[in-house]
Amino acid sequence: MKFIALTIFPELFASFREHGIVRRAIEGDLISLDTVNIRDFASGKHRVTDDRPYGGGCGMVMKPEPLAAALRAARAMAPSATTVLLCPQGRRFDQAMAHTLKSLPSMILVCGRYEGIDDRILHDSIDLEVSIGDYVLTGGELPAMIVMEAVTRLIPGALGGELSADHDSFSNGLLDCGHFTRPPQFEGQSPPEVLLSGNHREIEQWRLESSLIRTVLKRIDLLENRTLSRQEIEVLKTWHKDIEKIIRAHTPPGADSPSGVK
Ligand code: 4HQ
Repeated sequence: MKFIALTIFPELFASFREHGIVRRAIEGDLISLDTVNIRDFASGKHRVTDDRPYGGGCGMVMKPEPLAAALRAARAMAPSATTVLLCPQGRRFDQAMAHTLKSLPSMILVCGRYEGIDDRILHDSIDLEVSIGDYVLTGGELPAMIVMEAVTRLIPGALGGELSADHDSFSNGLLDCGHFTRPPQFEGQSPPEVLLSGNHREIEQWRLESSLIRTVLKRIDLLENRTLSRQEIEVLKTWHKDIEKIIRAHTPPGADSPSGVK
């Protein structure tokens, strides 16, 4: 995957490319990350990249000409690239989109600043608008890094253990299970005994239940939009029965009849 970020702050990408999985993926030639400085394509002594909005009002707009020229330069580096604009009105980025994007040969990530880019660039040159969430940032650089990181770690070989991405939160539509490491006693708490048992079947069962309970308690919306496996249904049914038992034990006789309250 070839990433090209269009930005007026290329330095923001320096430490991103020098650490962790992104760095290893670059060193292993699994990805490349180049930046194109939009300011290099601005004219005049001051190389201005913003201007006042037509119609008046506060804030500035990114000028179209430098951006268009920067885009042409980026396309020359990657002629078949998909051009992505990071913006609040884009489609919400999620793990499924990361999986789709990882198969692209190259992406040009347009990082706007100010109030955003001139709308005419949007219509002519942008293939996909992506938002990382409903909050307001001052530039598309952090969103671009988020998209690049999520996509990079899905590229085969980018993670140390080839399988690790399959166990992450969302990879199967559930939150990840709880994790524990040494020491065996930490501030009076021990890890679940089953994790020390060496029984791999029981450990897998515990991890499934841990994933499910976390998802039920913290992100029930993830379950509502997903088909459940037979195993997962079994776990939920067992909990359901246990909870019903508790409710029954705490319900006075007749309180749950049609004439009872609630
Ligand atoms: N931006 N997800 C760039 C965002 C944003 C988001 C605000 C992007 C301002 C110029 N981008 N403009 N949320 O808030 O992607």
